[in-house]
Amino acid sequence: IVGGAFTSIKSHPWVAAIFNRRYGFLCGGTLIAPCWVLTAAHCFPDGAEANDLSVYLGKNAINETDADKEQSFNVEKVIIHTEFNEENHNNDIALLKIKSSNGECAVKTASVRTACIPPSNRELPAEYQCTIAGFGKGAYASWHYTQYLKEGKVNLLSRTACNSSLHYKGLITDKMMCARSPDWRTDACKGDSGGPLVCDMAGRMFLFGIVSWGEDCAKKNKPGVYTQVTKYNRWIAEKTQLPKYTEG
Ligand code: 4AZ
Repeated sequence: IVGGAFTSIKSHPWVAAIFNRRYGFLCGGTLIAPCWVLTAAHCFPDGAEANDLSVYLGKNAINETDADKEQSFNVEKVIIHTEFNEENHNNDIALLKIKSSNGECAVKTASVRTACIPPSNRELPAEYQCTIAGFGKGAYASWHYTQYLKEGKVNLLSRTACNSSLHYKGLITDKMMCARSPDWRTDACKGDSGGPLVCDMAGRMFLFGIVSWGEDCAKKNKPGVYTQVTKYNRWIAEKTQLPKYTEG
């Protein structure tokens, strides 16, 4: 996260940290059900072998162990959207089925809980303020990920505006959404990918976006681009066999 502020995992208890056992920290993710983490497809450019991955929940820092709060998992299954397009990032969504060495899924604590998936037809108005969180870089050219979890406030930008010549000139598909801070100082960045953009609706945090791409980070007129989760309610329900939340 560029800009924003350091925070505690207790304020974002659905944030998952995804590691490659050989290469280290890979991406963020969001716990959407005790056994399921939603993330971005582009986190797994080589298709991803489940055995190479590990997932942590309840983690405040990527290079420190917080044994009494964190929960660690193996990955039982990696489900990458079959229509993920590496060129334009369309369908940048993937699911990880997690299982601890004891064969358990996530246990709800003060540091670990699920985020809600919004109903499939729910759209929020432009300028609605939402929150992003992750361990990604504090600046595009930075050498390191941020050691501690950060959060940032961003406002939604309409797809029409985001597709205008001022911003991404038609690169935003109907399955993407854009958000930026009005001063362009807060944004997701490398390493935040796969992590959450959550929005408060009536006191509950709903996962509306998955950090996907953007030109640079916190660059003027270049919003962060997110996979629009509400376009995938059916896909998520089908892959996880969890009930699909619809709203009349
Ligand atoms: C990346 O490279 C990346 N500013 C993620 C998010 C953004 C840019 C780049 C959005 O993973």
